[in-house]
Amino acid sequence: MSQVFSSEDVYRRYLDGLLSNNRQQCRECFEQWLAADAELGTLYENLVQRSLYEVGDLWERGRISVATEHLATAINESLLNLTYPRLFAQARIGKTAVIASTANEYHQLGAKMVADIFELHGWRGYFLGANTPLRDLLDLIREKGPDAVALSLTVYFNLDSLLQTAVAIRSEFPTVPILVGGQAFRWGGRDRVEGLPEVRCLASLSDLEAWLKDERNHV
Ligand code: B12
Repeated sequence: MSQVFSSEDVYRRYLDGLLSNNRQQCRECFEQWLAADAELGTLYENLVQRSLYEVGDLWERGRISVATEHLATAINESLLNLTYPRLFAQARIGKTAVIASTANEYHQLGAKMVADIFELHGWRGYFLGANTPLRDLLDLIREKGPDAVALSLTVYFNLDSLLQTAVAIRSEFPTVPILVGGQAFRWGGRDRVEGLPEVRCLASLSDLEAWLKDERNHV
């Protein structure tokens, strides 16, 4: 008899696995959710993101060690790869995006999810990861000529670095859409990035999916 899927139960067991460094338990939960939920964005937000925000709170309150926080991040990062068969099953649409966390921004999981959402919609995503030096980012944009650039910001003190990056991209590439997002914008900064031409600040993966659908309709 098949069991009824309860996202809350699976989430609780997943978090328990993260906090007890039990990768196998996490993998089972991740696969269970993947099989039950058609929307990848929901899995990313309601399982992975939610668990890491909770891990971050526990770390901030001194309830778990840095080692457990690092392990939880590593487990989450590795399990994201289980979505690959679904990502690459989509037909390619001939568009490309460059996705990065800017200089001094060491958080990269949000940016990785953004890259996956591009792939899910048939784009080719060049994911550069954390702490990407501006000069190297510009070199890659020059080389790949992407149809969009997406930048992720987690800590608010990196806002100036992100703004500097967006200004540099805009001055060399006047028309490429620049999308920015990430939890840092909960502390403000949206108006500053959106003051730049053709720069959009998106609040979530759902907003990104809406933007991608819109783009497709404009082709
Ligand atoms: C893992 C982690 C780290 C790891 C990161 C490793 C890695 N491989 O990424 C390491 C150890 C490097 C780290 C370092 C630090 N961290 Co840290 N970290 C975390 C933790 C626990 C999880 C981060 C994460 O992956 N979250 C899950 C992802 C999926 O969420 P997300 O980034 O928000 O992304 C989602 C959305 O925002 C959106 N999104 C993101 N980008 C974009 C872009 C676009 C275009 C769109 C559309 C959407 C979008 O999509 C994602 C899915 O929904 C968080 C806790 C938390 N609240 O997140 C703390 C946290 C972010 N860290 C924090 C801090 C303070 C630091 C340090 C300053 C600690 C220190 N003293 O050194 C340094 C910062 C160094 C630096 N210069 O960047 C604080 C930030 C507090 C604040 N007010 O800003 C947090 C919140 C912990 C806490 N509760 O205090 N950290």
